[in-house]
Amino acid sequence: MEATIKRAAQVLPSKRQVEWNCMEFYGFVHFGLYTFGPDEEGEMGAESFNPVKFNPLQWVRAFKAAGMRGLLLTCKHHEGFCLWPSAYTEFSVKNSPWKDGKGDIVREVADACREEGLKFGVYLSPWDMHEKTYGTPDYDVYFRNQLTELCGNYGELFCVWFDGACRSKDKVQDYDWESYYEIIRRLQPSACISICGPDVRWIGNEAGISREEEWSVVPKEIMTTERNPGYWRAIDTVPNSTWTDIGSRAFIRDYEELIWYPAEVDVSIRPSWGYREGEEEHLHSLETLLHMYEKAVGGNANLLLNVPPNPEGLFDEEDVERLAELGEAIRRMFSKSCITGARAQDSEGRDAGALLNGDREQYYESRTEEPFAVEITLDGETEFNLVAIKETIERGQKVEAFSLEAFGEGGWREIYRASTIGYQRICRFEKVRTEKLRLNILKARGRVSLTEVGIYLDAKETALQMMMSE
Ligand code: FUL
Repeated sequence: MEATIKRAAQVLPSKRQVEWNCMEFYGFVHFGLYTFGPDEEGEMGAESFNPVKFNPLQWVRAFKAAGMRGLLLTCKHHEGFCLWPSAYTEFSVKNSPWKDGKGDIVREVADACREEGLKFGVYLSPWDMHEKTYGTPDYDVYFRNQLTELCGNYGELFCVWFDGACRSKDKVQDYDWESYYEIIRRLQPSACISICGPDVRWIGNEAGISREEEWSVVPKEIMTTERNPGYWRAIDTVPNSTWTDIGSRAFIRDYEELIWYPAEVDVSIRPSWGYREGEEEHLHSLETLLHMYEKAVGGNANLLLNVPPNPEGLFDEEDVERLAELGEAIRRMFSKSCITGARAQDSEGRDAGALLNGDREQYYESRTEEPFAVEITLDGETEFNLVAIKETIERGQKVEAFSLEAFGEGGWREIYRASTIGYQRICRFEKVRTEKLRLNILKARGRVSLTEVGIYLDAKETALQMMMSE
């Protein structure tokens, strides 16, 4: 095998990256001055901020109902307004009418997450339209001070999310990224630094679209470009997250240094990120959201779904209902497991039962680098239409091509074929009825380690039809 491919197979995730991947699905909350009116140029004042019914428990419960495992809050967005009483600016909740300037949105959201068992993360926009020092080295000091407040005062964070956006033309900030990372690593060692950071990369669009072939091992150049705000304006000239292929054999061949840099799909449930009246009529449909979920969480990426609170500080009822429907549909997808009493063996006759026990710590690993198959014998003839496969990413991402076959009267018949697996691949196909399923690993970057094969009968279509006819 070529040297580059051998090297790619040896690139492993950090513990924090594995933990992050296992979160799969979590929520984004865009809340700021722009919630209270259109604020494209960042001209609104702190006096506009007054969410009179603010109740983060409502947000957290709605996210939980959707099956999310965490919440990420825009503590400061591009307009520069801070949702916590920062000691380094007057432009914050402390000068708003909300709770007479004595409140702290970040604190209340962090507490609500903890109370309900969700992880909490902070978004801090590097681009700041309000702060006077922006564009000078003093801004680095300001930004580090704010990071220190957020990382030091609100308990454990699962992620710190930067944002690559920058539309300012006159002021250019040369961010001292390494000094930001140092603060996060010191105060929040288990938090992932996402977008413009070393741990998690942007999927490359904001429409909820995932790649068919998604690699977590990519050239280091992708990270360098991601730290260069506004880089997507130069999409054709420098390798970056928006490119269709950034991980295949053919692509990585030209690069020296490879890193583990998994993808996150970020998308809003509505057309805008922040609240805009009337957009409740344009929520993504349940079907679209489910599709995004299946393609992202089932396509080696995590899904970050944004829901904007209204000016009262609550999610609109329409969003709450859609989240509940989504959660119900996701739970239904995995509720009818077909593996009770099943057995698994590889093409050499070795036991592969570890794939069926649902325990991440136990896995099956192929003995050689050759293509191989695992045959699963079910407890009698069984009907199913969904298979979820997970590589043991702790041992790298290796699978480049695989297929699934079902055994029937005419012998083995292919029912699914795809390229990468990674953290997870959700395979959906026409319902089959069989006693035997075969997973063929057709091409891989070395020995393959798999931790799970789940087999399900998903009644999603039926459920959607029922909902529609109600
Ligand atoms: C973009 C920003 O400009 C949007 O407002 C939003 O925060 C999105 C998540 O990232 O780059």
